[in-house]
Amino acid sequence: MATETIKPSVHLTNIDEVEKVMTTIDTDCDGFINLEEFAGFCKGNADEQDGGIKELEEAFQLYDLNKNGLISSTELHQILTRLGERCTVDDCVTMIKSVDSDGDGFVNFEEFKKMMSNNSSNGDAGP
Ligand SMILES: [Ca+2]
Ligand SMILES: [Ca+2]
Repeated sequence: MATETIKPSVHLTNIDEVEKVMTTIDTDCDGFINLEEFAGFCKGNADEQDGGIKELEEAFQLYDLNKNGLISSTELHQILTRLGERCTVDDCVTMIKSVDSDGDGFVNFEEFKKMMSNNSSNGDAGP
């Protein structure tokens, strides 16, 4: 699990990128994408992104200001302040503690996922 890195999101902004994706889909390299190849590509994609994981990754990167793969209480505080939330660094420390399963005082991506699911659905998670 520790070997899993956060991949940078792919932006198809130029033709090179599009060609790269084309090559990925075009498994028999005939320069055309047939239905079979396209279906394979879609299937591969569906396997990869389970329920908006990409969006979460992007959000995580937004919070992780120094890009060390961990969100510290100061980073969380800075972002929340920017978002207009009124909270102190202490509040952020408490927030991090509530999801910090490995107890290092930082939020890694796994813990971030937990934090986000806590926020979006109601906090009461049954017995
Ligand atoms: Ca960080
Ligand atoms: Ca942690």
